[in-house]
Amino acid sequence: MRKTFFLFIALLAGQLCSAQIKVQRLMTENLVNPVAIDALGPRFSWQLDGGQTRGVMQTAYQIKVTDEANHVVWAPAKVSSDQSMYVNYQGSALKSGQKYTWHVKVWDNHGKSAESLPATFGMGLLKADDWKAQWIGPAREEASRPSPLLRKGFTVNKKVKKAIAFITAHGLYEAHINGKRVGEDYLTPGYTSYNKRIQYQAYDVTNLLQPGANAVGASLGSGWYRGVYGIGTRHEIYGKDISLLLQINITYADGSTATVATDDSWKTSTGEIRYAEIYMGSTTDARKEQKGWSTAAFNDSGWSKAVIGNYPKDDLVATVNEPVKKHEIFKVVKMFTTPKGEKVLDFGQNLVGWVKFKVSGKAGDKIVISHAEVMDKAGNFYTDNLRDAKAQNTFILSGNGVETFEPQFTWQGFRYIRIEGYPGDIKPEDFTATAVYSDMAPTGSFSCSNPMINQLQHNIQWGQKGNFLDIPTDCPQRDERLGWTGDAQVFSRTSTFNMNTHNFFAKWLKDVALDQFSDGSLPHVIPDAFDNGRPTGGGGSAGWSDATTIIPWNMYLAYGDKQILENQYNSMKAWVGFMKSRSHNNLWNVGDHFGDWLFYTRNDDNDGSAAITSKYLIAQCFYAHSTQLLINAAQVLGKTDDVETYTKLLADVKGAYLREYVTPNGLISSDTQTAYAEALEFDMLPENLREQAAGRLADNIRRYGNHLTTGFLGTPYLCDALSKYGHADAAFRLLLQEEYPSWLYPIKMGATTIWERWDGIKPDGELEVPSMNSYNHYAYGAIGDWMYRTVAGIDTKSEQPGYKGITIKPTVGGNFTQVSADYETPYGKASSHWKVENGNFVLDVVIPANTTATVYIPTKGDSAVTEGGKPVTKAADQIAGYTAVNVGSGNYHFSTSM
Ligand code: RAM
Repeated sequence: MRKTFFLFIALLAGQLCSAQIKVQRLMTENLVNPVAIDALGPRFSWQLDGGQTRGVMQTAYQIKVTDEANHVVWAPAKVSSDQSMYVNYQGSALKSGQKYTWHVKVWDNHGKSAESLPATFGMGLLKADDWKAQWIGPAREEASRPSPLLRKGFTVNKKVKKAIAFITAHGLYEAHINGKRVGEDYLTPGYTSYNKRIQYQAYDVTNLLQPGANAVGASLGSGWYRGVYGIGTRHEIYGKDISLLLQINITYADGSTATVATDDSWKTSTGEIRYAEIYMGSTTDARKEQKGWSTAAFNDSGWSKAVIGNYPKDDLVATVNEPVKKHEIFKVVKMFTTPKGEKVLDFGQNLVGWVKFKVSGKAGDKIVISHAEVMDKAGNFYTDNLRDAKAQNTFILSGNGVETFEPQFTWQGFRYIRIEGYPGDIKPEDFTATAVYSDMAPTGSFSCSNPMINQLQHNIQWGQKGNFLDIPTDCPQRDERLGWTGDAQVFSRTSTFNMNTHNFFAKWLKDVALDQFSDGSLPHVIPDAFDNGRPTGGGGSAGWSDATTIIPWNMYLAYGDKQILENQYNSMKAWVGFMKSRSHNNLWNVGDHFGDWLFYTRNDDNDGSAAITSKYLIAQCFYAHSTQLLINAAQVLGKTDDVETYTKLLADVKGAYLREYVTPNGLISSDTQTAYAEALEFDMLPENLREQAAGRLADNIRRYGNHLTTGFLGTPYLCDALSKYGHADAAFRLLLQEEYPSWLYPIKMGATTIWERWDGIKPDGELEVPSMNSYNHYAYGAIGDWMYRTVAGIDTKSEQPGYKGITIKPTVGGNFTQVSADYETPYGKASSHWKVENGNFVLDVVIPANTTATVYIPTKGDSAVTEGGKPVTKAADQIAGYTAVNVGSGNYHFSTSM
């Protein structure tokens, strides 16, 4: 009796609980409680959690924003709307350096309401005048360029209510207050087109200040600004001198304010960092450490006066993207000696960051740490593929007991290190490797019954972690590490599934627009580290410059953020304008193009296995694709004239393509996988030629023994084109192919990241040419998009972007018995978990609150489908091979016989 009673109470409690809704994950400009933004009309977003209740939709919301004095600055009336993303602030003008608090109350369609906890956002320094700080740097630098230190003592004689430090640098900085590091960000201020704009960071340093004497200091590194960087290892791309701009705005409890800012009263010297370069590595000499240099007690009388730099402040902008932070820490998995006698540690994962270690020895003992991604065929430490990047960190001991070393203002891409000059026995437990990358929230996971595919997913994610370091880079280890536009565009959609790359790309796209040439062409790398303008850097390569259109559109689909399209619209249009201006009779067949970069070739290509796709044919496809995306953007933004103009242009571009490259029967003049995949994905062919093109593509793959032959521009589209046109079986065969070339071949060879080339390590163990052979290049990881969107089947409806409308449409194949994908959409978690079990297909789905979804359950003939054991109501839009069901938010359990 008692037991039953408790069970009853428990059930009731469960029901009461499930009847509640919650409103959570409040974001301002897509950031959680940002310390400083400079958007004058920031956008607020939140998530609803409907608990166990199904079909929860927001029906209304009400926002309230208050300032530091608790005065209401915006409290509009309740709005009847299901909008929970990007609600624009429209209150009274937000003030420089002020902190604001906001709440939201929401109502749902079940008559429930919920109020959020408070969220905050701070405003940055909105005008150049708000910077009281002056740019300062060292008076003179030694030729070897040790890292300058800059410091100043100051007094705090009242109770501090709030202190915000605004900091940036020409070069890189690391700031300290009273001996403690300010924030946990690395490689700040990050990389933007420095000749046009520089981001500053803001930190709440209230707790770092102390009553009485205080000190603030910063060390500087050369970084992207003036270091050795860019192809041909250029240097001083943006300037010769490095400098610091730092300002602490203090508000005391009594309401008075004070500012501590860089000026010529600051002192400068150098310390233990004797040298630091992105590509080259660093030298730290612990004997030169200036102990306590950023504490108040330090005596700086021997230091020189800092020098004021006459640089602008009107190009300073608040940080949009998540800063670079430390993430996973790896222990040594193996220590070994190579045939050459090198002492090597293996961290088990190709990663990007650096190694930290403990050691004790004599003053002047010198340890050199070198970095490598692979061992060569003979098992020796291999660094040839780093080209001119030395990637070496040198540490000189002070001799004072146990010392800990960690490099600064540099990073390396590596799995192995070689240790030279280590005093005594190397103890692996004294070494760790730290992965460092932009601090984007993880969003997705994909796993299935095939362990090799799970390793592929792991490698895709690590390719992303290694190359999303403030900018999207091609590779993280050699003398390159540049924002290659083509690589970024092919991987952009996949990247959204693994991490929240919304602000990461929003920030980078601003530099795309800023560095775009006046004729609309785009430099090959952004920021334009090649030349800051033409002609040596060049640009305008098909599939690379299309980053201008493809990435904004992908971000719009993934995040539903119209502002990205608004901000990028002129840049998109300019790029299409460039292609048009270079075309004759609507055919764009001039210019230099990378083409289907690194497509499959063999040295002994006697049977013509190399599948060469005409560069101009590819260019024409991208011309059409970018024009289509421009039309899409114009439609979203209501630019009807442009929709009309570019729709006409698109028809002409496709017409020219058909005339030039396609026979009346549909044979494409480059009879390659890339040509057919692009033709299908970009809708280059009339309806009546599409099926046969897909057939030709599938045949082509079969002819190559179920191998792909594609490079950077064909690979991302291959499996999608196949599965879309009824050849999912061929797509799965490609995915599961283990022989070279394939996605799984590198995995068989022990890869822990995606390689730049299909054959980075040849079947006989030989390594590809050192001149271009990175083992951490995300481009081919673009298959991740197909795995999430087609195999697991989680996608946004394009007419309801940002997963406001969701599609769950799994594709069964590849002998997988189970696939599970979870994806953190802007509205909350969506899941598709399917398994094939005892002749049944079972699909567990999660749909977040305030969204709706169509779930497609794969069915044979008219097999019955149940949900939670009950027959389902079919949606009107049935498609062959699937039963469609429309659902609201909630958890669903579908089942059907196979
Ligand atoms: C290589 C880069 C990059 C590619 C260009 C064309 O140097 O690594 O991946 O986009 O070439």
